Amino acid sequence: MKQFVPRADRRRMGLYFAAICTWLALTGISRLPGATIREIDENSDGVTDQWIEIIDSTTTRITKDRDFDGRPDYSMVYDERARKISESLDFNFDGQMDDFYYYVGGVLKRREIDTDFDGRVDLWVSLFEGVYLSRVERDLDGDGEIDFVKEYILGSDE
Ligand SMILES: [Ca+2]
Ligand SMILES: [Ca+2]
Ligand SMILES: [Ca+2]
Ligand SMILES: [Ca+2]
Repeated sequence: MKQFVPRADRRRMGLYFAAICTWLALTGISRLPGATIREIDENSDGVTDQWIEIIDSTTTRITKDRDFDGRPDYSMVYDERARKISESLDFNFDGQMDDFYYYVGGVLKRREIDTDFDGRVDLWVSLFEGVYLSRVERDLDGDGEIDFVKEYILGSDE
């Protein structure tokens, strides 16, 4: 299984996220559904590499092209209280998202990963309180069907 996103990278994303939220609060831009309210060219190469879109009255999406190859490789959806709803990541930068995070009330509940980058999720991880494993499911032969399930009981490593 591939590694988690490096800590420093996630911290940087967090700082970036905080800056965007501040910017949105300061500008008080009207929330038109489906509108792209800002495009950013972070590396000043003339090509947009960050987008902020209004999905509906309570949700906003930030999309980034972190390696500046013209293909988005990170996106985050968050609610009106700036709590994360979901994140998608193209870990190997092949143009296809392969790592998905789902949050409830801003707390990580589930992670779905395409570990072999074939375009299909093959690892599902459910979490308790955002950090404790509660269930792991795997599709070991890539046929789309789950063939391994492991349940975890809190406080036990069985
Ligand atoms: Ca750019
Ligand atoms: Ca990219
Ligand atoms: Ca990928
Ligand atoms: Ca896969």
